[in-house]
Amino acid sequence: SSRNLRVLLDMDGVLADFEGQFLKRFREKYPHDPFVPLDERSGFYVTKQYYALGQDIGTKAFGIYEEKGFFLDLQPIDGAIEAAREMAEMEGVDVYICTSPIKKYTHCVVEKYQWLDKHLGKEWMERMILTRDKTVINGDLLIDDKPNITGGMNPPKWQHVLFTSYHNRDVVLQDGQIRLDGWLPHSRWRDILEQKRQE
Ligand code: T3P
Repeated sequence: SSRNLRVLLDMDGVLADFEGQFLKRFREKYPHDPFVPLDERSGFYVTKQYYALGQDIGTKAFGIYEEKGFFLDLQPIDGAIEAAREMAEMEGVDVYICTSPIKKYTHCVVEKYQWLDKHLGKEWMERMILTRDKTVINGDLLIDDKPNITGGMNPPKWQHVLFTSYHNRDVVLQDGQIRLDGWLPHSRWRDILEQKRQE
């Protein structure tokens, strides 16, 4: 078709390693407390699983990602930066970053911008969409690790590409969802985009 394909890229769990950073910081700060190893993660919200270990553990978990520097220091997911760059350079493809800030926004909001600037550069500020409701954003594909994305627009315009993360490995795909098992090899995400373009 003649118009560009709009791809929305989620940040945490897709470009930035929220899970790895969370576990690292939790263990550094609370070395004597129980924790959830990455291969035992289940459910999107890390805090929910920590609350199951005890109220105090849950509260400590919450504090980890509300701290200054947490979102800025996230490591890029393997291949993510290269994939984002390559995708943005593709003919007929428009790339946007579509990310939800945590409710305690103080550090998170500005650090999400700083992270994007640090890893992808100033031009990418133009692509940034911050919203707590991704269903109202117009796009052809949303690449996101959260299994069940709901909001005011039902159904959303985009097709959900579920990006594999520790917490969603065993999740059964819903109608219309497709799975992307990481950014490598690049042929995988390129195939998904090409397929969508041909619809
Ligand atoms: P994103 O939309 O970039 O994936 O919930 C607000 C953000 O924090 C959202 O970012 C998801 C991320 N997040 C997790 O990935 N896991 C969690 O357990 C929590 C609480 C938030």
